Amino acid sequence: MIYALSTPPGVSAIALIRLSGGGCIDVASRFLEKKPLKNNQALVTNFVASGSVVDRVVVVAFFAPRSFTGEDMLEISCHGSPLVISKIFSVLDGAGFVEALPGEFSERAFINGKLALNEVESIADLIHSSSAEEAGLIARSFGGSLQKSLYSMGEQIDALRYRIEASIDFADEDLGADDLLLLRSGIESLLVDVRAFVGSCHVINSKRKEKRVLLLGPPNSGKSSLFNRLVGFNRAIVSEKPGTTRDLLEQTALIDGVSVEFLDSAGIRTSDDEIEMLGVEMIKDFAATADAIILLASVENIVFPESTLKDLSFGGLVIRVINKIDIKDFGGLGNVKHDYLISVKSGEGVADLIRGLKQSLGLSSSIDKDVSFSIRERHMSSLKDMLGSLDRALENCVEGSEEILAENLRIARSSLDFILGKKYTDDLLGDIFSNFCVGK
Ligand SMILES: Nc1nc2c(ncn2[C@@H]2O[C@H](COP(=O)(O)OP(=O)(O)OP(=O)(O)O)[C@@H](O)[C@H]2O)c(=O)[nH]1
Ligand SMILES: [Mg+2]
Repeated sequence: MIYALSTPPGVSAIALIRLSGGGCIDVASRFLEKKPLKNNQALVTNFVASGSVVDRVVVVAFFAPRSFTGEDMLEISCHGSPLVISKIFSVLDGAGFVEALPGEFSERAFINGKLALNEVESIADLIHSSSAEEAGLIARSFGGSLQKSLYSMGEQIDALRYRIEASIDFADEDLGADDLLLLRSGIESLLVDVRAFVGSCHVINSKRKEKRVLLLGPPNSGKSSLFNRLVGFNRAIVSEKPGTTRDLLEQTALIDGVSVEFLDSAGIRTSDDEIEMLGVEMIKDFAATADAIILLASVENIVFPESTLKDLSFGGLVIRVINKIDIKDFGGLGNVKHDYLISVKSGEGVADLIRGLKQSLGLSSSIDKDVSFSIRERHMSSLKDMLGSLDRALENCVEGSEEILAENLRIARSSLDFILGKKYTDDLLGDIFSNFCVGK
């Protein structure tokens, strides 16, 4: 029996703890005032340990095999207090549960035949998708049409194999010219289907990383104010006191449906404050991983820290922005080179800056308009292998032995089975599931 927190750790309104394994509902029910008896139905009850109530929870039981993993499962929604969660965990530990490994629920779902391997991979891709468009594409292909297309290819290959293998097994049933013609047109029509399918697939780039944008500039120039504006909530403390931000703050936000990671940093200046200087040092490490730096200066004192920028030896995009243009009585812009004039306070120019950022970082979605499915590189490579084997099988209809033709069809089927997970290596499973979240 396994358990895991399926919601992110930390303080939250509600936290979801998931359990799976034969008998887990009975065992966990020892700590519930009311026992869940019906499948897939929410029950409000107290979670009680050593005679005292730990929390009032909502539980939903999924009895085997009607659950995600195919085993008995219980979902406990408790209040998102780390103390409550750790108390429930220690109760579960004492009752014979062990903490699940990353992806263990999905791995069990796959092993128990509830999901094909590529479906499990799609769930992970949905969780980690970096754009609204990609997420929509994956969600749309769940379970339905994607699997249907793959299974239909499998059935077509099997029917062809059946025909040729029967003729090999029964020597007196040699394939006649008509049979060969039928086989040939069957392979041709399968090739048309597979090619059309391949053409309607978007391959997820697993190596693609979110773009990172680092905000740099003198103290008080409004970096944290702009950062909050970009990420859409008050993530960073803003104050008129220079040197407010000391740590480096990271926050991912969606810019037109594409996720971008923004980093707010300590103001750049030479300081004898040791803590502030540590923040500045940290910037150097992060600058190396950034795709763009927004250099921010205030109209009150238009200074871009060019020498620091040089020290960072940053090779990416640098956007020079002058902030606080709502302040009217500043001494003029002089001839300082800049890309944008903004006021975070009034909002003026901020939309232009975001538009420019989007364009220079190439943040548009990479998904073609006519694609219907989202798949991984390993699926595409198996589909290409399958096309190769089918092409060879087609040639074998003209020349070559029936055995070689049958072998090529068998290899085509193997490539498809590799996508579905009917054939796999332990390394492949390890690779796939170790990249999952805990609790999924
Ligand atoms: N008038 C005006 N004030 C602004 C604007 N943007 C930020 N401020 C103010 O400038 C002060 C400094 O803002 P922060 O966002 O904390 O600046 P920072 O660059 O993060 O400062 P440090 O973290 O100390 O380096 C705060 O009082 C903000 O309210 C603006 O567009 N106009
Ligand atoms: Mg700040």
